[in-house]
Amino acid sequence: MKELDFRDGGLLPLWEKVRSGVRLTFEEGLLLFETEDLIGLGKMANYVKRTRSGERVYFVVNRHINYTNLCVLSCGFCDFARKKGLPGAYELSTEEVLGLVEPGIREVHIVGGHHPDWPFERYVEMVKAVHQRFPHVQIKAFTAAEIDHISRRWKLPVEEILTRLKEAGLSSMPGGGAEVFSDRVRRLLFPGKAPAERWLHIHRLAHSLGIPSNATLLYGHIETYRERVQHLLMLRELQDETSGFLAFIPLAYQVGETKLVQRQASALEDLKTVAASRLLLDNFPHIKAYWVMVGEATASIALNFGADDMDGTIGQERIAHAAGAESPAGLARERIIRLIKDAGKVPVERDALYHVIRTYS
Ligand code: V47
Repeated sequence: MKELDFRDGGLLPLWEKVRSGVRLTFEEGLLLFETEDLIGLGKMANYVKRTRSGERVYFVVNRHINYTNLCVLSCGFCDFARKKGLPGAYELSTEEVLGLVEPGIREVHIVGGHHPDWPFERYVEMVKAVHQRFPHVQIKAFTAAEIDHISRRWKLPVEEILTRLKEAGLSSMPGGGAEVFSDRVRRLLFPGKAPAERWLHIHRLAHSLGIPSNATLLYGHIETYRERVQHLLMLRELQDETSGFLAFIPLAYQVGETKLVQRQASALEDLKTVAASRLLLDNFPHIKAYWVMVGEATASIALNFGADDMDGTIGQERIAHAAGAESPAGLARERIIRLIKDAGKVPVERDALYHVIRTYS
């Protein structure tokens, strides 16, 4: 068995468990966030990443499409949402959505605000139209928060909504809208949004219907380490039950105009969160380094801290950029490949469901 040196001797018992494949507890999860031994933490997470994906790092040629920024909610962290009739508010027609699907794309990631009055049929029509015009493009669409909104707005059972969307061509669901599974934070920042149990219930249902999904955590604002660990363990529990999650994506809060804190979490905090996620989510196949929110440099280092996926080329991201993200709006395939190679890893182009398209060895 591999020996590792730790500056923080408190990590040694955790390392014993990690290398024997024993699950970490809540208290041990807290230690991961509280330790100052970033390198020790990274080595453990990198060990786990390598036992699963070797030197491979996945990416997808994709396009984010944000169909509207109209939203009935006013979440305290969000710079994207607008009210109807106010400057900057927009909604895309199905034709406009179709116009954004470029040739060569494997996955479209379609999400938007909680629109005040689009009927459910409009969402079905959008998915159907993309699927019919671009049958080879996989559609990852609508967060559990959007599904919850549609369900409450139109008094439709979630199961019916997901079944209809799947029939229309939906292949998976993104992980957004989870924010932090904490009643305290929810009350302060997003009181109108689907609570933890509802978010988890919707993903449970999706998995039971054969719709795989992702999960996220919005960190770097007013949440505590305890709340981050609690969030991760709630996801781990659901994954034990369903095995339906494909990837976990830690989302670094972008300060923008909402300014819940003075500045964005440090690169150190980003790397800690990626590493702790890899170590705690022992049943999640993939952890993403989301370059849009942490920047290319930190994302590249995160590939040695437990992340094995770079998400994708994105095209024209709007949510983080409405909040002032400094990353480019999209990356070319060649740039992602170069970034992964520069980190000493092997780029693997995948589709939305992690089928390998090409390995760039
Ligand atoms: O749901 C909103 C978050 C999410 C801010 O599933 C913010 O593959 C940071 O979920 N700062 C959208 N985050 C992004 C998302 C995502 C991204 C990439 C891949 C996948 C996937 C999912 O962004 C929202 C919300 O949680 N968000 N405002 C902000 N100021």
